[in-house]
Amino acid sequence: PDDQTAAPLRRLDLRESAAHGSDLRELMPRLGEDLPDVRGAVEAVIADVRSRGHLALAELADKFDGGAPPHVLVPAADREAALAGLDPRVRAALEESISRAREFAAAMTPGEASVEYPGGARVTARYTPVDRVGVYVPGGLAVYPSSVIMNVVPAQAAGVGSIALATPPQAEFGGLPHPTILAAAELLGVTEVLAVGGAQAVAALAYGVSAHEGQAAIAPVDVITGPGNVFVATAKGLVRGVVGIDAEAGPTEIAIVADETADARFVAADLVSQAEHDPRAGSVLITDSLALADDVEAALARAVEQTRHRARVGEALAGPQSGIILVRDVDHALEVADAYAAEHLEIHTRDAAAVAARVRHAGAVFVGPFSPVSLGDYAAGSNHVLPTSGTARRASGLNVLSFMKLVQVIEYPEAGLAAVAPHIRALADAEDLPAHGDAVDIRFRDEDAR
Ligand code: HSO
Ligand code: ZN
Repeated sequence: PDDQTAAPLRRLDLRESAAHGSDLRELMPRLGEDLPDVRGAVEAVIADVRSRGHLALAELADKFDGGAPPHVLVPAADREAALAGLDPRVRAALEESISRAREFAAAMTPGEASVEYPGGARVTARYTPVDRVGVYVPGGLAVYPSSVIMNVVPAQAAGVGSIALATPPQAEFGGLPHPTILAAAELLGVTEVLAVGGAQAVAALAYGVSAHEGQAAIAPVDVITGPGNVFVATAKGLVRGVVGIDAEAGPTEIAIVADETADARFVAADLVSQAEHDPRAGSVLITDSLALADDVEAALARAVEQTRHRARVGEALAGPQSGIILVRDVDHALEVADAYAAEHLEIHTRDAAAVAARVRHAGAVFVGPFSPVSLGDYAAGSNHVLPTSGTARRASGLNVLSFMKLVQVIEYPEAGLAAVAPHIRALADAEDLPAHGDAVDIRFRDEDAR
């Protein structure tokens, strides 16, 4: 405690540890995720929007956003003006980010899979997009146009025909959403931007809202994605089932697997970069090199001192969700990395590509010293909406498939059905569902026997 700045990260020494599997997972540095319980308040908001529609939206905007917007559906002129006013440097960056993300999303779009069976039979898996998607974009302190791209691009690449973007009206912009958000939407070709925030936005997207006194109707969506505060997250949880929703994103996290060949300054800079998001962000170094651990610590002390958001960063690095994990070797490092299942995992080792190829659980893997997480946050082509809090064990980051589902197509001609008919009869009898068997048999019975 007397040396807080020089040694901000706690150390977890696993070099002698025999922990594997779930025991190892238990040891990982993580925050206990306890969202405050706002369920009652959010249920009331959802019920209000469902019963009173635009009237409720206007009242809730007065209460929570410092005023109701003149138009919930942002007029085209306001979107165009926001894009015209966008800093050209930011515009060029957004355009590059969009074009890389589109290229990757297009390449990821799945084709058909099909199998043939005897008698000319065929079963095909055909992917089809959902009809309509709602993307939520938070307002307030953190304005992330990059997240607009990350949510909209895969939906568009999936072929979703209708996308609504909901984001809070801001009193300081005359009830319009933040101009950078409007500009990003305009660049992406999203024409339905709704100045609605919070749980009421989720309710409006999930259930739809009828037109009322000059305010346009909002059609219900099939899927809602996008980050948000505890009210938004709780609302998404409550409407799940009515609509599909993406995974709830916890505080961001980065884990770095590094050996003695790593550049401690790069490692420190990347640990700081994600800690900048949130005092609850997690920054974890996994290394078999004591010398590197010491060097990273020294580099961190300098980096934290110099960085703009040093208070937030310092708090994140000092928290129980951050630390240096000492391991025996690179194999052990990989076992620990899989147990941690990081949202972002960087590999700074000899043969980084070979090491990265062995990772099984991570939202995204960043390979080698020139693939930092910031690259993926803004312009790599990959998506930055990724599973947090260890859910990378079973979940994927946002991608085209998040907006598609599979239609199975069954095409059996007569000979194909005949070949399998006795088995259908047998299983129908075994399940005491004889009409199932009859539906097959009738197709092969003589005309006279009918
Ligand atoms: N690292 C964040 C995404 C982000 N970073 C947005 C900058 N802007 C979660 O993956
Ligand atoms: Zn980030």
